[in-house]
Amino acid sequence: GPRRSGPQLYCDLKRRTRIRTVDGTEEPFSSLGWARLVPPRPLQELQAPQYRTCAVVTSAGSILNSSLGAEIDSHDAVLRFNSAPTRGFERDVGNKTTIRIINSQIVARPEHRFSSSSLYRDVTLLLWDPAPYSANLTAWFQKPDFDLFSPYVERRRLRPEQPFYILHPGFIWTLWDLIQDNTEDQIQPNPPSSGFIGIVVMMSLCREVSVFEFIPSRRRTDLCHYHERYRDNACTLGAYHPLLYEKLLLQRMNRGPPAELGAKGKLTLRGLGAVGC
Ligand code: NCC
Repeated sequence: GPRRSGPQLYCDLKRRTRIRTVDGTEEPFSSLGWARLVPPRPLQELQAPQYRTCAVVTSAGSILNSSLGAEIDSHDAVLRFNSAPTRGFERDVGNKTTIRIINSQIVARPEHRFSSSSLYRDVTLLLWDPAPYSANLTAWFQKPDFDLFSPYVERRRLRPEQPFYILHPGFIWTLWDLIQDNTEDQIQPNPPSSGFIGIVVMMSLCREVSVFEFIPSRRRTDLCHYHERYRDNACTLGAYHPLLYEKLLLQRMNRGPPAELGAKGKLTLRGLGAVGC
């Protein structure tokens, strides 16, 4: 796609993306009575007025020894990913969690102990699964990447008061289109990472978004996650997800001082509500 400038990218993102969750109005979910199963309030209306400042904390190993915890917790809302813990890592990652984005492996694989772990309680949960591109919801429902639907139904019944949403595959693939349309190379036909999805969600819910260690700081390391020993630089650059392209795109949208990128791995992005075009 053509090389758009930072301001044009903000307009493109604002024009083309609208958070969508599975709301029970489409088949097969409507026949299954999901309109009464999903939370009564749409995700976009959970926080009114909007959050002022939000932090997105990636799980990258490079956040270790950053001492960013206090700065992260000073935001009105904090987004974290999958099974990334805070306990034991507060100095570097903070301890506030407002929203957690989880992929379908978290609810489907027993080692994550989704139903019993405290990581997934007392927060808003956003769940997603890589559906086929031309999202036929019935085909997806019959054959998701990992079975997310039964654990979702079970959790909704057990904890109806917890805000818990499934992101709509159409929303996920809109983001893929946006990355491809703003990238010269042909990117892999796999969905964007939870990181990119989460950043765009927060740009929709907040006036300003600080993203930590999505673009690696000078602490950059091949340590995959700050909470595990596993090393693989594909975690930072991508293999399945078009992660490198996600990063190059968001770096072009940075509104913060370039020095904060190197020192903190911090990107400052404007919320879409604050974008006028
Ligand atoms: O690793 P993961 O992602 O949970 O990380 C969350 C997001 O942080 C950003 N990240 C992470 C590590 C790193 N070194 N650099 C980074 O920039 C990325 O934006 C990433 O999305 C996912 O996106 O859901 C992913 O989930 C894991 C895994 O399923 C979960 O951690 C649960 O165990 C995937 N790994 C595998 O499936 C083996 C990973 O590919 C993507």
